[in-house]
Amino acid sequence: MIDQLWVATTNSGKLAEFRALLDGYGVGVHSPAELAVYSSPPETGDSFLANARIKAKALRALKADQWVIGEDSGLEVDGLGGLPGIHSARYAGDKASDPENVAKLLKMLKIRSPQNRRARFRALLVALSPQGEEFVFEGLLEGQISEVPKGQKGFGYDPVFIPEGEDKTLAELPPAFKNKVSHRAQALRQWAREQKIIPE
Ligand code: ITT
Repeated sequence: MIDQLWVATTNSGKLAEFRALLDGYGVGVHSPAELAVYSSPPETGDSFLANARIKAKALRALKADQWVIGEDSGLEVDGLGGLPGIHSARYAGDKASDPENVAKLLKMLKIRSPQNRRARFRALLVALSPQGEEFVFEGLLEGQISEVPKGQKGFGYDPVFIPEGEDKTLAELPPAFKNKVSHRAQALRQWAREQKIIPE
Protein backbone atom coordinates (compact mmCIF):
# COMPACT_ATOMS: atom_id res chain seq x y z
CA MET A 1 0.00 0.00 0.00
CA ILE A 2 1.54 3.29 -1.13
CA ASP A 3 0.70 6.22 1.12
CA GLN A 4 3.61 8.58 0.39
CA LEU A 5 5.03 9.84 -2.90
CA TRP A 6 7.96 12.21 -3.37
CA VAL A 7 7.90 14.24 -6.59
CA ALA A 8 11.22 15.78 -7.67
CA THR A 9 9.85 19.07 -8.90
CA THR A 10 10.36 22.71 -7.98
CA ASN A 11 7.49 23.80 -10.23
CA SER A 12 4.49 24.66 -8.03
CA GLY A 13 2.09 24.32 -10.97
CA LYS A 14 3.20 20.75 -11.62
CA LEU A 15 3.08 19.89 -7.92
CA ALA A 16 -0.48 21.19 -7.61
CA GLU A 17 -1.49 18.95 -10.52
CA PHE A 18 0.18 15.86 -9.00
CA ARG A 19 -1.65 16.55 -5.74
CA ALA A 20 -5.01 17.06 -7.46
CA LEU A 21 -4.58 13.87 -9.50
CA LEU A 22 -3.97 11.73 -6.39
CA ASP A 23 -6.44 13.57 -4.17
CA GLY A 24 -8.76 11.14 -2.41
CA TYR A 25 -6.58 8.07 -2.98
CA GLY A 26 -4.71 8.18 0.34
CA VAL A 27 -1.33 9.16 -1.10
CA GLY A 28 0.48 12.11 0.48
CA VAL A 29 2.40 13.99 -2.22
CA HIS A 30 5.67 15.56 -1.05
CA SER A 31 8.23 17.74 -2.80
CA PRO A 32 11.86 18.78 -2.26
CA ALA A 33 10.57 22.09 -0.83
CA GLU A 34 10.09 20.14 2.42
CA LEU A 35 13.79 19.21 2.54
CA ALA A 36 16.50 21.59 3.74
CA VAL A 37 19.27 19.91 1.77
CA TYR A 38 17.89 19.41 -1.76
CA SER A 39 19.11 21.42 -4.72
CA SER A 40 17.75 20.87 -8.25
CA PRO A 41 20.20 18.86 -10.34
CA PRO A 42 21.38 20.35 -13.66
CA GLU A 43 19.16 19.00 -16.45
CA THR A 44 22.02 17.90 -18.68
CA GLY A 45 20.18 15.10 -20.50
CA ASP A 46 19.39 15.24 -24.21
CA SER A 47 15.86 13.86 -23.83
CA PHE A 48 12.82 14.20 -21.59
CA LEU A 49 13.52 10.69 -20.31
CA ALA A 50 17.15 11.42 -19.41
CA ASN A 51 16.16 14.58 -17.54
CA ALA A 52 13.27 12.89 -15.72
CA ARG A 53 15.70 10.18 -14.60
CA ILE A 54 18.24 12.78 -13.39
CA LYS A 55 15.56 14.43 -11.23
CA ALA A 56 14.24 11.13 -9.84
CA LYS A 57 17.74 9.90 -8.92
CA ALA A 58 18.70 13.20 -7.26
CA LEU A 59 15.71 12.98 -4.94
CA ARG A 60 16.13 9.25 -4.39
CA ALA A 61 19.59 9.97 -2.98
CA LEU A 62 17.74 11.65 -0.09
CA LYS A 63 14.59 9.49 0.03
CA ALA A 64 15.77 5.96 -0.75
CA ASP A 65 13.03 4.25 1.27
CA GLN A 66 10.14 6.01 -0.52
CA TRP A 67 8.49 6.04 -3.94
CA VAL A 68 10.11 8.89 -5.93
CA ILE A 69 8.98 10.40 -9.21
CA GLY A 70 10.94 12.64 -11.58
CA GLU A 71 9.04 14.24 -14.42
CA ASP A 72 10.32 16.19 -17.41
CA SER A 73 7.92 17.79 -19.82
CA GLY A 74 7.62 20.39 -22.52
CA LEU A 75 5.94 21.74 -25.59
CA GLU A 76 6.80 20.47 -29.08
CA VAL A 77 5.75 22.81 -31.89
CA ASP A 78 5.72 21.24 -35.38
CA GLY A 79 6.41 24.51 -37.24
CA LEU A 80 9.49 25.06 -35.05
CA GLY A 81 10.95 21.60 -35.67
CA GLY A 82 9.82 20.34 -32.26
CA LEU A 83 11.12 23.30 -30.23
CA PRO A 84 11.08 24.38 -27.47
CA GLY A 85 10.93 20.67 -26.43
CA ILE A 86 13.34 19.86 -23.61
CA HIS A 87 14.25 23.57 -23.48
CA SER A 88 10.66 24.65 -22.70
CA ALA A 89 11.36 26.00 -19.20
CA ARG A 90 14.26 28.14 -20.42
CA TYR A 91 13.23 28.96 -24.00
CA ALA A 92 13.62 32.75 -23.59
CA GLY A 93 16.73 32.47 -21.39
CA ASP A 94 18.03 30.83 -18.23
CA LYS A 95 15.84 32.70 -15.77
CA ALA A 96 12.95 33.34 -18.15
CA SER A 97 9.46 33.73 -16.70
CA ASP A 98 6.43 31.93 -18.13
CA PRO A 99 5.18 35.12 -19.90
CA GLU A 100 8.65 35.66 -21.43
CA ASN A 101 8.72 32.09 -22.77
CA VAL A 102 5.20 32.48 -24.16
CA ALA A 103 6.14 35.79 -25.83
CA LYS A 104 9.17 34.19 -27.49
CA LEU A 105 7.07 31.27 -28.69
CA LEU A 106 4.47 33.53 -30.30
CA LYS A 107 7.21 35.64 -31.90
CA MET A 108 9.03 32.60 -33.35
CA LEU A 109 5.79 31.13 -34.66
CA LYS A 110 4.87 34.42 -36.32
CA ILE A 111 8.22 34.44 -38.13
CA ARG A 112 8.60 30.74 -38.96
CA SER A 113 5.16 29.16 -39.13
CA PRO A 114 2.17 31.47 -38.82
CA GLN A 115 -0.18 28.94 -40.49
CA ASN A 116 0.85 25.58 -39.04
CA ARG A 117 0.33 26.02 -35.28
CA ARG A 118 0.12 22.33 -34.41
CA ALA A 119 1.82 21.36 -31.13
CA ARG A 120 1.79 18.86 -28.32
CA PHE A 121 2.74 18.67 -24.68
CA ARG A 122 4.86 15.66 -23.75
CA ALA A 123 5.60 14.35 -20.25
CA LEU A 124 8.08 11.62 -19.34
CA LEU A 125 7.82 10.26 -15.86
CA VAL A 126 10.39 8.07 -14.11
CA ALA A 127 9.14 6.35 -10.96
CA LEU A 128 11.64 4.66 -8.63
CA SER A 129 10.27 2.19 -6.11
CA PRO A 130 11.66 1.90 -2.56
CA GLN A 131 13.38 -1.29 -3.82
CA GLY A 132 15.08 0.67 -6.61
CA GLU A 133 13.09 -0.60 -9.61
CA GLU A 134 12.54 1.95 -12.38
CA PHE A 135 9.20 2.43 -14.17
CA VAL A 136 8.83 4.81 -17.16
CA PHE A 137 5.60 6.39 -18.40
CA GLU A 138 4.78 8.89 -21.16
CA GLY A 139 1.81 11.15 -21.83
CA LEU A 140 0.92 13.36 -24.81
CA LEU A 141 -1.63 16.12 -25.29
CA GLU A 142 -2.21 17.30 -28.88
CA GLY A 143 -3.39 20.80 -29.76
CA GLN A 144 -2.75 24.16 -31.42
CA ILE A 145 -0.95 27.34 -30.38
CA SER A 146 -3.32 30.31 -30.14
CA GLU A 147 -2.61 33.74 -31.67
CA VAL A 148 -2.67 35.50 -28.29
CA PRO A 149 -2.43 34.35 -24.65
CA LYS A 150 -5.78 33.89 -22.90
CA GLY A 151 -6.78 32.78 -19.39
CA GLN A 152 -5.26 32.84 -15.93
CA LYS A 153 -5.26 29.18 -14.87
CA GLY A 154 -2.41 26.68 -14.93
CA PHE A 155 1.20 27.63 -15.70
CA GLY A 156 3.82 27.72 -18.44
CA TYR A 157 2.39 27.63 -21.95
CA ASP A 158 -1.20 26.92 -20.84
CA PRO A 159 -2.43 30.41 -21.92
CA VAL A 160 -1.49 29.69 -25.57
CA PHE A 161 -2.33 25.97 -25.80
CA ILE A 162 -5.72 24.98 -27.24
CA PRO A 163 -6.28 21.24 -26.77
CA GLU A 164 -7.59 19.30 -29.78
CA GLY A 165 -11.38 19.52 -30.02
CA GLU A 166 -11.60 22.67 -27.83
CA ASP A 167 -11.79 26.37 -28.68
CA LYS A 168 -10.35 27.70 -25.42
CA THR A 169 -6.81 27.60 -24.02
CA LEU A 170 -5.83 25.36 -21.10
CA ALA A 171 -5.56 28.51 -18.98
CA GLU A 172 -9.24 29.28 -19.68
CA LEU A 173 -10.56 25.73 -19.23
CA PRO A 174 -11.25 24.39 -15.69
CA PRO A 175 -8.29 22.69 -13.95
CA ALA A 176 -10.46 19.55 -13.74
CA PHE A 177 -10.48 19.43 -17.55
CA LYS A 178 -6.70 19.70 -17.74
CA ASN A 179 -6.31 16.99 -15.11
CA LYS A 180 -8.56 14.70 -17.14
CA VAL A 181 -6.62 14.97 -20.39
CA SER A 182 -3.13 16.33 -19.75
CA HIS A 183 0.18 14.71 -20.69
CA ARG A 184 1.14 14.69 -16.98
CA ALA A 185 -2.19 13.17 -15.91
CA GLN A 186 -1.88 10.39 -18.48
CA ALA A 187 1.64 9.51 -17.38
CA LEU A 188 0.87 9.63 -13.65
CA ARG A 189 -2.35 7.62 -14.02
CA GLN A 190 -0.46 4.79 -15.73
CA TRP A 191 1.79 4.54 -12.68
CA ALA A 192 -1.12 4.86 -10.24
CA ARG A 193 -3.09 2.15 -12.08
CA GLU A 194 -0.14 -0.25 -12.13
CA GLN A 195 0.32 0.28 -8.41
CA LYS A 196 -3.44 -0.27 -7.84
CA ILE A 197 -3.78 3.20 -6.31
CA ILE A 198 -6.57 4.05 -8.75
CA PRO A 199 -8.89 1.58 -10.49
CA GLU A 200 -8.19 0.31 -14.08
P1 ITT B 1 11.10 20.91 -12.49
O1 ITT B 1 12.25 20.55 -13.40
O2 ITT B 1 11.56 21.31 -11.13
O3 ITT B 1 10.05 19.84 -12.45
P2 ITT B 1 10.50 22.85 -14.53
O4 ITT B 1 9.42 23.88 -14.70
O5 ITT B 1 11.92 23.29 -14.79
O6 ITT B 1 10.36 22.23 -13.07
P3 ITT B 1 10.73 21.07 -16.76
O7 ITT B 1 12.21 21.14 -16.76
O8 ITT B 1 10.09 19.72 -16.96
O9 ITT B 1 10.12 21.61 -15.40
O10 ITT B 1 10.19 22.08 -17.84
C1 ITT B 1 8.88 21.98 -18.24
C2 ITT B 1 8.44 23.28 -18.87
O11 ITT B 1 7.55 22.94 -19.97
C3 ITT B 1 7.60 24.09 -17.91
O12 ITT B 1 8.38 25.02 -17.18
C4 ITT B 1 6.61 24.75 -18.84
O13 ITT B 1 7.21 25.88 -19.42
C5 ITT B 1 6.39 23.69 -19.91
N1 ITT B 1 5.26 22.81 -19.55
C6 ITT B 1 5.32 21.50 -19.17
N2 ITT B 1 4.10 21.04 -18.86
C7 ITT B 1 3.26 22.08 -19.00
C8 ITT B 1 1.88 22.24 -18.79
O14 ITT B 1 1.12 21.27 -18.32
N3 ITT B 1 1.35 23.43 -19.05
C9 ITT B 1 2.09 24.45 -19.51
N4 ITT B 1 3.41 24.40 -19.71
C10 ITT B 1 4.00 23.21 -19.46
